Amino acid sequence: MTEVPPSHPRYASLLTREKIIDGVESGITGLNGLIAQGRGESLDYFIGEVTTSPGADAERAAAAMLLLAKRPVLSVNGNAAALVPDELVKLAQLIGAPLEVNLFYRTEKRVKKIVNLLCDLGAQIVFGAHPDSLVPGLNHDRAKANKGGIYDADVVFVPLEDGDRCEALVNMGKKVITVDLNPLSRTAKTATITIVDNVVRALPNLIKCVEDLEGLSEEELKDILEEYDNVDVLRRSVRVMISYLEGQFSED
Ligand code: PTJ
Repeated sequence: MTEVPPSHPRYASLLTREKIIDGVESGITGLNGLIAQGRGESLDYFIGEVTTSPGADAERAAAAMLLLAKRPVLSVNGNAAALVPDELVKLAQLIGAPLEVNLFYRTEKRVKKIVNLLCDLGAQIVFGAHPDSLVPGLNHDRAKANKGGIYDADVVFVPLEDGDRCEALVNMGKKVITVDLNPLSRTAKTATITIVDNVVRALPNLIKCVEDLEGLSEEELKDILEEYDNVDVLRRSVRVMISYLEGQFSED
């Protein structure tokens, strides 16, 4: 990895970029992952590279949903595996969920590398290397799923997702939580909960929220979800972007 000095004003962003490059070089992240990261970076500028208030609301609601879930599953792609592998394993342990490697640009070699990485970090159950079922309505590799994993899950956490699978999972009756810096993407609009935040901030925040909320009763967790409105969160996220950008040219 290239040495990035912590004093650099864009240290966090440059470090994230290095992690993705490292992911590509070690065969965990696909080449397309670089493009996805570039899209993400540009949108992260628009929110000042910090967790916004709507982002934090979505993270809290996502934690409540994961704690209430009967069969939650965390889906992992090549970008998430490069950027937040430790956090994904920790979150899985906290909520007692399996992980499942699911790739858009699937190669068996890359699936195996990601499964091994997650297992080396202490993950208990990692599906994905031997899919035994298909998500209906998809004609690409992301349809591949596992019974006991994504196929049977009631809540699926799918950071940096493509719109097709999100819609197909919702059509199966599942609740879908996504992390996507683009509040206008098809995934963002289709998911049950959309966290408009960088995945490198969203995962630690989500872990903190789960730790904070795990003592609450089922009723209290349900109340959090009842108050949550995903369309409102998306609208607020767009407004945050507009006012952040307008603020760049203010006189004071
Ligand atoms: O590993 P694979 O083969 O499954 O491929 C994974 C990628 C991410 C390459 C694939 O799913 C893909 O092409 O995704 P997209 O559609 O380019 O990106 C999905 C969304 O994630 C886009 O709206 C991006 O803006 C957003 N995004 C990218 N990086 C981040 C992000 N959102 C949050 N945090 C990021 N770091």
